[in-house]
Amino acid sequence: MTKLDILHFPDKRLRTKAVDIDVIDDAIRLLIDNMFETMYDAPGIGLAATQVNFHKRLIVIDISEEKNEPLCLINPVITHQEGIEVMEEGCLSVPGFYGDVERAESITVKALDRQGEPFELTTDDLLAVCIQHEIDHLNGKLFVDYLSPMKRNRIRKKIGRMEKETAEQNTHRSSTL
Ligand code: QAP
Ligand code: CO
Repeated sequence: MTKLDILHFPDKRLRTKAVDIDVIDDAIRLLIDNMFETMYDAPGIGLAATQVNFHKRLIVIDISEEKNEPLCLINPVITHQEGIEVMEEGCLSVPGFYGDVERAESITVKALDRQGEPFELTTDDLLAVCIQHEIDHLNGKLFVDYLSPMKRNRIRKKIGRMEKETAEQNTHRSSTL
């Protein structure tokens, strides 16, 4: 299995709208496995294909403590939502930053599983928030879009500086090998 590279805000590719998957074949199942590996390694509780620069409608989630409840949703669609809830969110594409986001409290989502079988799930709390966060990714939307422009800009600048430092460290390392 392979760990995939995760795109970081403000990378433009995170703004791509993903398209539906029409054939769920072994190549897609391999991508699903690699996305789970990437998410567990991070560690994170959710990852959308958009974040690993694959622009098809596919998300993986595991909110369990033991990391033994993998949930894969292909072509997910929210068919019902109810209530409002504010939760502090983070994102593997926005490392080190967190912010409060208002979303539906409970949702019903229909999707295909890794065998291509349709299923429906009604849920609330963290899982409902996580599914909404990941579906946002498939539409090119990030949790920082819900924050104030000032907070979003501050995050953009700090991540920019961090990535510049990492790039400089890598240059240094390759020249001193
Ligand atoms: C989305 O996020 C989510 O900043 C999944 O340094 C998060 O897995 C939905 C992570 C919260 C609902 C509530 C973030 C890991 C992981 C970081 C994640 C970091 C390391 C985020
Ligand atoms: Co995210």
